[in-house]
Order: sequence, then structure tokens, then C-alpha cells
Amino acid sequence: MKLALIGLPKSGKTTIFNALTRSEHNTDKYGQVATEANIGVVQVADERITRLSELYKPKKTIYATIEYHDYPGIFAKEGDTADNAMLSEIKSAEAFAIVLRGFADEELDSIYDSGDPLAQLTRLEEEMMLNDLIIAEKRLEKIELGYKRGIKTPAILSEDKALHEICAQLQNNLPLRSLQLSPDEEKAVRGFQFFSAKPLLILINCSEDNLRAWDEVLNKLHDRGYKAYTIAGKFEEELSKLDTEEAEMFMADMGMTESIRDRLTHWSYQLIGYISFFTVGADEVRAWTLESGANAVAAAGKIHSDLARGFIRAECFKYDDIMAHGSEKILKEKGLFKLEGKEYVVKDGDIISIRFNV
Ligand SMILES: Nc1nc2c(ncn2[C@@H]2O[C@H](COP(=O)(O)OP(=O)(O)O)[C@@H](O)[C@H]2O)c(=O)[nH]1
Ligand SMILES: [Mg+2]
Repeated sequence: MKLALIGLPKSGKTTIFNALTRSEHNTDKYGQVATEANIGVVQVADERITRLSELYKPKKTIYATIEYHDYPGIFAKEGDTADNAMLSEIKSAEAFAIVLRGFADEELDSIYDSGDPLAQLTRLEEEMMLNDLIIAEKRLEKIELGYKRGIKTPAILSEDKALHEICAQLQNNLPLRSLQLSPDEEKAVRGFQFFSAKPLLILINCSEDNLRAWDEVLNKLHDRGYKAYTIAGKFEEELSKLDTEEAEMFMADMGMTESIRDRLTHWSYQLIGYISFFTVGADEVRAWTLESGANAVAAAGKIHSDLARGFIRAECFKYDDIMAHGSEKILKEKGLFKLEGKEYVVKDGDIISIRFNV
């Protein structure tokens, strides 16, 4: 999964990125605004993979990963046009974590308007919607020109219809996230990767000693349909530099039960609606991510497109069952080893082997 950290300059994106990836990128308050993204890959801690690996003793054990992209601040000032190449790179992420500055800093207030996270969010959302609107309108103009030259296919008509709905939504100041398109329309405009259609995680970056002070703001955000959380970026960055035992002591003091890595993993899986399924064997025990509700063919496609194309059946058993009984042989005897067809909806914790023929 690719998750983009975005927000206004100096909101604490790199600080949080450092905490997540245990790196030491520059977070100097007076430093130049970065021009390139920092990229880091974080393993998704999953005890089930650890235990499956103990059972199967494979040559390789592969956890799922999240790729974090820490982008330079965008939309700092009204009418600010960020570099288009960077914007399209940002939009290729599966979801955004928007970092809002909640920590007090008068200097930053004076440069970037306001320390009010809700105001920051509004400005980011407005800029994203404006960006989407410009792209949609430009495309509509091109489609019109095409009509004059006789280019009118069913796909273009779907796109045209979708883009009109999209423009209407944006002109009403509503993000595309809340617009329901038909499957055909959705497909026709998928390639645009509209900003305001992406799943959003809101992180209010604040001081570790007033996390609760944000409850009311969080409630407001939840009421408006956002998934929003507080994060003490600087504190987390310092924690990430300690050894495990020391870090756990500090976390216990703060009543924190999970590391920032694990929290962000859960939040982003929840946000996108991801589940995990596993493949096991003597060569490799591996975790895969799948959209909740997806079927066995989609799962096969995650592993390799050949497996989806030549799909015959999925051999399937449950993580809990293999842990309870200890061997696939016993699962077969007990009828817990199933053969599933294309339409089978894969569940979190399924262990799958694809039979295929290409
Ligand atoms: N007090 C406080 N300062 C922070 C926090 N997070 C970041 N900062 C400071 O804010 C400035 C900008 O942080 P940085 O992570 O570089 O922001 P970015 O531009 O969004 O990547 C740096 O001086 C950080 O030390 C925080 O949680 N509390
Ligand atoms: Mg930065």
C-alpha cells in the first residue's frame, strides 16, 4: 500500500515520517522547503505471519508493507500552484494522510495564516477540489472538440456523463469522495486519480501533553465523516530513537499501547477497508492485502495476473484452524480444508492456494 503524507509546509509531516520509518530527515524549522518526497517502507506487524512462519519454517517470510511518501508542503498560500509532476505523483497514492499542525508556534502562524487545524483542512480540501475541477473541465472541453470531429464512443459518453456529475459536485463545494458514480462511469474517470476522491486520514499533530484537548475538534471531524486522530509527532520521533524497552516505558507512561507504526497501519487498513490473506509453503510464508469484499479471483490477481487469468479453484483454510490443529492433514480430515470457486469472498485470515491453468 502506498500512503502519502501531505499538508501545509511545517505541519510536521517529515517529523511523523521520521518516527514511522526511524529515519532522520531534516526537520529544521528554518530549513528550505523540501522539493522531493522522502520514501520509506514499513513492515506491517502481523503476529499471524510470525506464527505461520514458525509452523511452516519457510525459506522466506514476507510481511505486508506500507510505503510512506512524505511530500513537501503543498497549497501553502492561496493560489499557490504546486508542481504538476509532484501533484500527479501524490495522486497515485492509494490514500492520503493529511497532517494538520496542532502544536502552537507563533512564527508558523504568521507565515502560514493559521494554527487552526480545521482551517488548514478546509484550505487543503478547497485546493484539492479546485485542482480536480480544472482537470475535469479541461477534459470536458477536449471531449466537446472530439464530438465535433465525430469521436463519440460509448466509453466517451460514460466519461462525459461522469465528468458532468463530477463538475456539479465540485461546484457545490463537495469532495468527490462522497459522489456515487455508476461502475461504468467510475471506470471511465479512474485514470484521473482525482484528489478529492481519495480516502483521507486526518492526523492532528500536537503536543504530547495536551492530546485530550483535541477531543472536541476530533468529534467535529468525525461528525463530518472524516477518520481523524491526534498524533504527537515530535514525541513519536523521539520515541523512535530509543531502544524498544525504553520506548515501551515511555509509551506506558502515556497510556499508549501501540507504536505509531502499528497505529497508522490499523488506521489505514480500516480507512481503505483492507483485509489480509496469507499464502504458505516450504518456500515462502507471505501476507497479502486485499480490499474487503473482494473475491478469490481478485485475491489470485494480487499474487500474479496469471493466477487470476487461469483461475480454477482456491484451496482455502483458516488461520485459526491451522493454529488450533497444527497440520493441513488434520484440517482435511476434519473438513476444514475447502475448495472455493471464483465468487468466494475472501475473509481476513484466510490461507489460500490457487489452482490455475494457463
Ligand atoms: N512543538 C512541536 N513541534 C513540532 C511537532 N512536529 C513538528 N514540529 C516542528 O515543526 C517544524 C516543521 O516540522 P517538519 O516535520 O519538518 O514539517 P513538514 O514541513 O510538514 O515536513 C520543525 O521545527 C519540527 O521540529 C510537534 O508535534 N510539536
Ligand atoms: Mg517535510
